[in-house]
Amino acid sequence: MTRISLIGAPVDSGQRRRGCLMGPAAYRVAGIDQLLGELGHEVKDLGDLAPGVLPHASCDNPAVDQLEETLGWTKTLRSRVSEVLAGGRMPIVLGGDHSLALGSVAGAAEHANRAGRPQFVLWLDAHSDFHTPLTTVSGNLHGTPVAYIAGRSGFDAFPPFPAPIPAERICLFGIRSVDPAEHAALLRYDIAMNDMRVLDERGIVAPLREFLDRVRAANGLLHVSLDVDFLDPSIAPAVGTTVPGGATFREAHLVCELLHESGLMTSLDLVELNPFLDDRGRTAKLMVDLVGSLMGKKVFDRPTRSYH
Ligand code: NNH
Ligand code: MN
Ligand code: MN
Ligand code: MN
Repeated sequence: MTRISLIGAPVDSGQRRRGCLMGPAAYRVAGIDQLLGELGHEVKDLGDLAPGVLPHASCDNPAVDQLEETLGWTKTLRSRVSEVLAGGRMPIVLGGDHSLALGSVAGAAEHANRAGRPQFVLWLDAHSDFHTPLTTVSGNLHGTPVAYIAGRSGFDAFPPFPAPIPAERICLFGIRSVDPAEHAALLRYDIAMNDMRVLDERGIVAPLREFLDRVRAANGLLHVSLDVDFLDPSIAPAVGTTVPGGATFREAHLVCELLHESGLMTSLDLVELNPFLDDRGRTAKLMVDLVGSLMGKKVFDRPTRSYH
C-alpha cells in the first residue's frame, strides 16, 4: 500500500497549443483516484494548484513565451512536491504541460537532499527537453526541464536548482526528436540516451533494467516523468507534439510493470495530455491505465518474482 497525493497542475504556459490545463480534470474523469483505491492505495486528492502571484521576470531570448507564468508554477510545484514527499507520501502530478517538471523535479531533489539520498530521473518522452531558455528556438519552456535538472546555465530567471542532478542519474527513454542545439549539448553530458534506435535494437527491458539497477545500487529516489508523446500517436492522439514511432501499448505497459516491480519510484509526473485533442477520452484512459500498471495492476497476479 502506498500513500499517494494527487496534485492537479493545470499548467498551460510551457507551450502554445492550449488545452493541457484540462488535463487534471480528464484524469479525474477517467477515474484515476478510484483505480488507485481499488489497487489498495490510500489516495488524497489535493485538488488543483494555482501559479500564485506572478513574479516579474525577463530573459535575453525574446522567443521565450510565458516565462512569468511558468516561473510561478515552478515555485508552487516545487514546494508542494517537496512537502508531500516530506510527509512520507508519493506525489503524482496531474499535468499540465511538461514545463511543470521544472518545479516537480526540483521539489523531489530538494527532498532528496534533505533525506541524504541521491535523486534519479527517468524521462519517458519523444523529446529530450534539453534546451535552455537561451537555446530554445520555439520559445516553449516545456522543452527545457532536463537541462534545468542537469544544471545547465541559462536559467537565471529561475530559482537555482536545489543540487543539479549528475548526468549518470538521468535516463532519457523513448527519444525520437532532438533539436540541433540539444544534440550538441547532450554530447557533452553522460546522460543515458535511450533513443528509438537503441530501443528498436535492444528492446525496452535491458536498458530500463540497467538504469533501475543503478538506482537500487545507490539507494536512490526515483522521479518518473511520463510525457504522453512517449506513446505512439496511434494509441495516444491527445498531445500537441505527436511524433511517429513511439512506444506501443504493450511496451509502455511493460515499462510501467517493471517500474512497479522495482519498487523504486517515489514520485511521478503525468504531462502533456491535451484533452481538447482527444478521441473520446482514449488517451486519458490509457494514461490512467498506465498509472494502474505503475502502481501494481497486473494481467495475472502470480506471486511476484523480483525483476532480477
Ligand atoms: N524540442 C522542441 C522544442 O523545444 C519540442 C519540445 N516539445 C515537447 N517536449 N513536447 O516533450 O520546442
Ligand atoms: Mn502570456
Ligand atoms: Mn516532454
Ligand atoms: Mn515530448
